[in-house]
Amino acid sequence: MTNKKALITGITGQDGSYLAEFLLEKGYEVHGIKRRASLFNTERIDHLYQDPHVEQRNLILHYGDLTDSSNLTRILQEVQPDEVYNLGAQSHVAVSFESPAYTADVDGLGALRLLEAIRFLGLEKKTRFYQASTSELYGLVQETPQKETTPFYPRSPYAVAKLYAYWITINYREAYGLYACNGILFNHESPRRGETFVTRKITRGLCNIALGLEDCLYMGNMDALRDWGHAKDYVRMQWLMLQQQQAEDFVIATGIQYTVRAFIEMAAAELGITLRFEGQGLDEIGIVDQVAGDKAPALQPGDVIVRIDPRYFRPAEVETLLGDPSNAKSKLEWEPEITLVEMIGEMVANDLEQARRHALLKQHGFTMAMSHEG
Ligand code: NDP
Ligand code: GDR
Repeated sequence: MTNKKALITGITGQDGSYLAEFLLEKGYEVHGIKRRASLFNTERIDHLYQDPHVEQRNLILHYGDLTDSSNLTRILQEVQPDEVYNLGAQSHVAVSFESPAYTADVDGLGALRLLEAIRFLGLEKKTRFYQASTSELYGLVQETPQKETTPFYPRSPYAVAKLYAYWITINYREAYGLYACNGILFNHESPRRGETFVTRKITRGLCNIALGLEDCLYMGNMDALRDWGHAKDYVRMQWLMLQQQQAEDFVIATGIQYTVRAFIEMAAAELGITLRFEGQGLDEIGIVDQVAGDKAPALQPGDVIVRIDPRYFRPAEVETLLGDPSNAKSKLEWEPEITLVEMIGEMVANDLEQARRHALLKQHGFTMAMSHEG
């Protein structure tokens, strides 16, 4: 057990929620920054919630925003954290093409604001800093598999903003001696993944279709290749990176890649649905030609369930990503523990449960909004 304090930006997100759980189990006092929203936005951490009227709390939330320097400085001054995990971001690549300046502000300058607050408060020797860097930095890949030394070629406003954050983290390490490091994390997913990222969109969409709540899954580029791991494995690594003698940047990945299409097929297999994909490219249509298994109600052969929609193609695509995690394996003794098949099983089970609830509500006359965003 430890008496350390950690501050997490993005605590209400996928990784933030798993990291908060992980640190609380280790005995940390965990502080998190949440944004003010017009509705409750703490669903992923509600199970960790502690009544603010209780004296001895080990999870404390602060209102804040990565665009607000004075707010970040005040929170850092109040908390005096041993470790800062900068996970907050506008993290959707496609959305970054629509909101490039906002994405640059939050994802790029947000990191600078935190680093500068640490320096301004004289916390350089006390506070260790983790930056959530990304495989999107490799973009148009220059080498396969990608490792720590592979040159970057960002392909979206999101990736360009993250490139700034990557380098400013290294700059503060070199200029001011801060313990600051980048985790270059490849895609990682879970049942808590946002509904507009491709894996969750697929598991949720197929479960809804299986229960008759929707009749079609609209997809973008199904040929994209990704190296998918489980968020739970990856947050353990974020912590490990701040426990070393010296700050260093690491690639975190599984070293295995699949197409988006293969992911759809694996999720369909988990549900007991067999798909047939017809055509290539934009006019591609997937047709269910066989239904098997007892996990979900039968679909009618011939039901169209996967259809290409051009709106989900990006102005510039990252076609292939494959990480080489050997440095993390040898230096930090880190290995991913959850396989892709296990993760898909967990995601499908979760989304099937949610779909069943929605189906029950629908049966009793309540309407459910079925978003096709993402
Ligand atoms: P999510 O999108 O699930 O979570 C993002 C978090 O950032 C949410 O808590 C969100 O708050 C918060 N946030 C957004 N904008 C702001 C802002 N202006 N100020 C403060 N907080 C803000 O992302 P993940 O958990 O998946 O990812 C965590 C980090 O890791 C991100 O930085 C992402 O870019 C990076 N990353 C993720 C990878 C992945 O595969 N998941 C891979 C590599 C890097 P709210 O809940 O209110 O929206
Ligand atoms: P990515 O994740 O862009 O890699 O960024 P996402 O799941 O959004 O896309 C992965 C690939 O799937 C293709 N794709 C679709 N994507 C979405 N969202 N919706 C679709 O309908 C669809 N059809 C095909 C995409 O074009 C892409 O090639 C994620 C985020 O978590 C980032 O924050 C993080 O930095 C990187 O992973 C590593």
